[in-house]
Amino acid sequence: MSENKPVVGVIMGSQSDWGVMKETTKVLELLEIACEAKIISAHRTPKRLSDYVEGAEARGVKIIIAGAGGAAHLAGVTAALTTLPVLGVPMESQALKGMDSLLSIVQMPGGIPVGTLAIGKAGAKNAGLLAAAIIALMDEGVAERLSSWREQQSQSIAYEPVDQ
Ligand code: RP5
Repeated sequence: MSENKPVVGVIMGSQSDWGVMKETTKVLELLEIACEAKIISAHRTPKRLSDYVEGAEARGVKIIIAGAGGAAHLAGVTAALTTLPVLGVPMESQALKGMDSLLSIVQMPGGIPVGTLAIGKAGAKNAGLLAAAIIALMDEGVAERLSSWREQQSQSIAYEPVDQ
């Protein structure tokens, strides 16, 4: 994922989440923010989760982004294990179109915050951008790259509509 020490840890509940969570790592890589991606399930690999969080803190990871679907407890349990900022991305589940994932991630008890993004690819992309905005507070290079990314996005939007 990156040769440098990861600043952002991107974790997901299943291999099946990777197609969506790639949107997060794509944007982080574009902004030259070192990141790593791991499959960790709050339910299926609970020990891997606690080991990962402990290790990530020790290695200097600053933000953890967790994507999961269904009974999506990954972000919440991660947040319970660390005071690092945790961002949660709800997967669009087949059964309930991601409403289950969204509510599982967003409805945290007071005291353990998770910053919840939108369901699916938009949320995954925005999780990367939000992590970049947090890191930009302490890193001028990231701040400049994020500003120019936003400027390019604005430039790419046509002013006049065309028939398609
Ligand atoms: C969650 O269950 C994962 O995050 C995934 O979104 C969902 C389905 O997982 P698989 O059955 O595809 O492994 O834990």
